Amino acid sequence: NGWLRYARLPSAETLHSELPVHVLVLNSTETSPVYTAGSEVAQGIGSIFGKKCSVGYSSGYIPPDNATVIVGTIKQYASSGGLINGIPELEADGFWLNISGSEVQILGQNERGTLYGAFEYLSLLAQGNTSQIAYASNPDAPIRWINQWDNLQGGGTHGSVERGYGGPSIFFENGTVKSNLTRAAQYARLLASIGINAVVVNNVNANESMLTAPIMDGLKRIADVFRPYGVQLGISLYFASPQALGELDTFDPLDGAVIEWWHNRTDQIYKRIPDFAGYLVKANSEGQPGPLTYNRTLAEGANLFARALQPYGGVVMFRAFVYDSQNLNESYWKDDRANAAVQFFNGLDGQFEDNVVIQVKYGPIDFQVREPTSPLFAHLQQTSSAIELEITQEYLGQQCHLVYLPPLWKTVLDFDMRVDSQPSLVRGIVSGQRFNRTLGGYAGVANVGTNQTWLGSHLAMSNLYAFGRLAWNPRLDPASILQDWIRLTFNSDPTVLDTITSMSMESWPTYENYTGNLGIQTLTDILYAHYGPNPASQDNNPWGQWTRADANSIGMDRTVWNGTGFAGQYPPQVAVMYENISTTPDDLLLWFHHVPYTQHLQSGQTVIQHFYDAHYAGAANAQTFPSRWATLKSKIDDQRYEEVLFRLTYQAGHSIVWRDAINNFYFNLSNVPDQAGRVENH
Ligand code: GCW
Repeated sequence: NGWLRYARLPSAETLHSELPVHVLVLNSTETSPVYTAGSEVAQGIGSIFGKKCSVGYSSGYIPPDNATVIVGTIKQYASSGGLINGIPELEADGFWLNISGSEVQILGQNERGTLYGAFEYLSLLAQGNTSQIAYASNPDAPIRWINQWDNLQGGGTHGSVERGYGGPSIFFENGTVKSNLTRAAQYARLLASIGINAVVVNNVNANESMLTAPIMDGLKRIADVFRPYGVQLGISLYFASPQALGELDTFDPLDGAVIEWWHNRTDQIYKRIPDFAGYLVKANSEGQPGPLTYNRTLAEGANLFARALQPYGGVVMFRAFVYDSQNLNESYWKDDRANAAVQFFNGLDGQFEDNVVIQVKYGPIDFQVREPTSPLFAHLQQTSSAIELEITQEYLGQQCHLVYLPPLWKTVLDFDMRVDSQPSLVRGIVSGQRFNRTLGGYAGVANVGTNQTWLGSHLAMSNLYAFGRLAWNPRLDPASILQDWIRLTFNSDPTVLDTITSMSMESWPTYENYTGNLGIQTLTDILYAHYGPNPASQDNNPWGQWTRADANSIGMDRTVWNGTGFAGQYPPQVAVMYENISTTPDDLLLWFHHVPYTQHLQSGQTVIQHFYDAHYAGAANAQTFPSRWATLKSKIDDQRYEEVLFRLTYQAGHSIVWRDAINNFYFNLSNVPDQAGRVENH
């Protein structure tokens, strides 16, 4: 159940008199999120407090009972005679929560909003908070989607999950949709509790058979188990599907037969799933076909799907992760994969249909331990955009290392692009506010699997939880989100709270310290696993993830005056900061500049000495994690205590492997001794 444990509170009995005894649900249709909201509230109160709460349904009359929770939409409430004076205007998916002792109103702008309000109420109760409050809550952005990279097969009888570390797919087996979708429903419940409104269930490296009748029938079954939780279903498309299925001899997006084919398939999906969310498209990237195959623009490709979806209100999430790995060659100083997205989308702003959202990874390369914000966010002003964040820890320890990601995500969400020299925070751009867009938001690559913990590790679930909370409100503080998660997942014991908070908040800087510093990227094995140290693989690879390290110097020169020109893709005030070494922050120095190992940082340290010191500091801190965790023995259940301890002990050891591999590599390459005399002794 993740954070939805609803564990009995120690003080449960003393609070009974302040609690409702009845839940009145204003919609009695079992598949409706309002119905779900009512059942959750009654079940939650029973479980947290051991107090029975009866549930009744009414669509016409609200009896003047005391001690009742009223659960419904604003509209249902008003038409049942409820007074809505004083309730602020809500936005789509928003809710009004009014807790006045044992009398509670949970009213959504729509059915889904009501369910969100119910989960918020339960989150307060489960954390022991029974205070009287009344407030409205609205999401910051309409798109709050999860992407799963699940394959139809490949994981034994189950589908495999690309970059998934929590077991095989909960959706697919033997090349088709699973017959038992219990886990899919539980997943939808978890996601609804953090405000997620859609899930794309299959890998962006998609398969054309998603659009065959048996699979579309299976997708209908997934949509049916999602629906009571207000979660819509979306799918990833294989661009060349009409041809790959042998139905047409082309997939040219401007060909009349191709257009008709996609309209037809889209109609078939909506016949089965009337509330289908839309398509996610990875095109012309890493060997995937796309519009460029026919010399058509990315906009022409995206619009093909957008027009087919328009009659139904569906959305196309079109990925900006477009680059050509065949054409990257490190022997050219100016070759740079980081330039690709802005170059490929150049001139297309304004050419996309209104129901297209460009889905942009947070950085210009690929989910590294630190990247500058993707400059593409500044270029899409007449086009909606969404930020793609990776919850699955591909380059960040694959759930075997504790890395709490929101502090990393916040560096991007709070980054000010200074478009037209005006405040232009990324979170304001993706929410649609900065450029007055009606769509936009958040896509989180989660990749949960059949493992009992969902993500393969108990502590990794804080990232999934926080993703939803931040997509709803990106102004929230990562530490306070984390503490809600700790109280819900474990308990409110101060040692539990302090220990998990401090370890988690230190975890990203710690991981950065022992993997790759100063913006050099995660120095991992780039060729296949993306796991463990392998700095040598970071050069001469076709993926364009390069460090250009040699005997004397290191870093990518991305300046306009002498390098790849990437710094110039930002609006002028930001470009000028990155163009100059003296104004580039230390933590991105090697992303933007190629410098001698002996270059002094703003901190006063040299680059190479910083490498040595940071790797020692990071590994030393990771080695404190097991003993800090050990203070929680008997304060949480044994099973989770032991399972987390096992992972943290592994991490402590692996951090030493990382430290020594990286330090020895750069010592051997540069021959610059470590001032503290540690490295050459190995
Ligand atoms: O980071 C790379 C991953 C691939 C992934 C790709 C993408 C789904 O290593 O596994 O493919 O990005 O985001 O499309």
